[in-house]
Amino acid sequence: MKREEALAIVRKQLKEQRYIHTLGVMETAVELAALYGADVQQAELAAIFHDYAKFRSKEEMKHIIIEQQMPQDLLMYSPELWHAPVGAYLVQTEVGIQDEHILNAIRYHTSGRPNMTLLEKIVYIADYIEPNRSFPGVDDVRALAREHIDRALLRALQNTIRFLMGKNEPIYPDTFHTYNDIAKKLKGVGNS
Ligand code: DGI
Ligand code: FE
Ligand code: FE
Repeated sequence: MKREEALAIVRKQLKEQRYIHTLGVMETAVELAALYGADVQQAELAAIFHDYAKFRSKEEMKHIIIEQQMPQDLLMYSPELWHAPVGAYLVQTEVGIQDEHILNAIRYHTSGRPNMTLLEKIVYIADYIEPNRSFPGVDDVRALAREHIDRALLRALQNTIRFLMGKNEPIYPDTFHTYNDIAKKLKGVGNS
């Protein structure tokens, strides 16, 4: 699918600010894909569709999570997490994207998961650092992202976990699992 066609499809699903965010994620994901030698077209499409389900109702998302036998523990955590796996499903069924690499990058863009692919990391980080984002620490992750993607990912996960804990929010286990996976790999735990 071509960029313009994909953008026209996603634009109808999103409010203006979210569409602008999506353009930022697209631009950043393309840049990171070129930098790290990932497939630029996959990165572009995954970024364009990453927030496809952002404005679906909680009821619809909950129904899909149950009906499609997605991990049911999602329902015990913030609905903010739901648009990622539900988005992957809707992008497959409504838009017709069948590329599992793209669908997984959408599916795991909010929580991450252990053993993330390069494409999944790129979409996760691009979502976090795209030019319209402004929150404490984002510039550090922007710089790290161009140097060492795993160090950028670790920092983004630390910031997210810290931010959520500061609000007394429950943390979805996969968010911790992703953090632990990257932290261990960076330390070389298990290699000795
Ligand atoms: O959809 P975006 O706003 O572009 O970004 P996102 O898909 O990373 O979603 C961020 C939201 O998800 C934000 O409100 C924090 C929330 N979130 C991310 N990880 C977790 C989480 N919420 C809970 N409760 N637990 C998590 O592990
Ligand atoms: Fe999102
Ligand atoms: Fe996003």
